[in-house]
Amino acid sequence: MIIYNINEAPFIKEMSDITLKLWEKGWAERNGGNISYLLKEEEVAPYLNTQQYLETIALPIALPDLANKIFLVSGSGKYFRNVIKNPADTLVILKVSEDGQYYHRLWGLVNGGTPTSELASHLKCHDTRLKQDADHRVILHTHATATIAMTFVHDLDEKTFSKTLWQQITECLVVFPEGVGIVPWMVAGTIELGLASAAKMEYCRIVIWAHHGIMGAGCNLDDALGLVETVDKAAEIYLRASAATSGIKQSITTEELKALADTFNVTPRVGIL
Ligand code: 2HA
Ligand code: ZN
Repeated sequence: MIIYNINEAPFIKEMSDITLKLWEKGWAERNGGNISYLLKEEEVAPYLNTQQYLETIALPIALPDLANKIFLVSGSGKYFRNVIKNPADTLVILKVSEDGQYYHRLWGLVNGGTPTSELASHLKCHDTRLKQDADHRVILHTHATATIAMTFVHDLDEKTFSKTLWQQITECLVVFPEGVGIVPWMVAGTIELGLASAAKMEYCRIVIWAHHGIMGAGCNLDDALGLVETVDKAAEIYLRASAATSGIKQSITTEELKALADTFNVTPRVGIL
């Protein structure tokens, strides 16, 4: 098999593009944010020998159901705005070992380093989402500004929070009828945060980390980013409208949200409307 230049691989270009976009949005200050992208063996094979391991490291938690799966992951401490300049320094391709206890590094982090500090959260969330949706491939964590701001001023009950988001823009209920999950503030990079996020991902694709950021799941990078953008747009409208001196005079009603769900054939999470 011909081995092509991996910098030309579509998945590296997609990752470079999205990390730059997140930085341009102001959601990836310094080393903020992290992404993991499940790659198919046949996508990677033209660029890498997937049996050749540069090193083998213990995973923070055992994930036997992810055995042999290959992920493109952002590196810990790396800046999203630098990915496009040097993917091999800022990204890593890893393969989960046969027993799910280790990962093998196949490529990347050429100047040293480790995968994202949120690796436990990412892998546990992949594990959970893949059980809900076989097409799932991306976990994206970013410091979406309006969403974070909203966690300071809105009730953190996730059903109330979801309804408020749905009431800001018509598309919200259609894009995320399952609503959002919310975890309280927790120490970043911990297994506890990973387990709490993954528990929410059993029933939704967005988990808001109070006073920290957002985690979105998707079938591809565009899908995950689109989801996060929709949530953050709603949060932005909520904040602007709440701050207006005239106060909120009207909003989308519960009955209108029900009519919207019927028309678009989506099922809102039970207990919100
Ligand atoms: O990668 O965003 O949550 C830095 C972070 C940790
Ligand atoms: Zn973060």
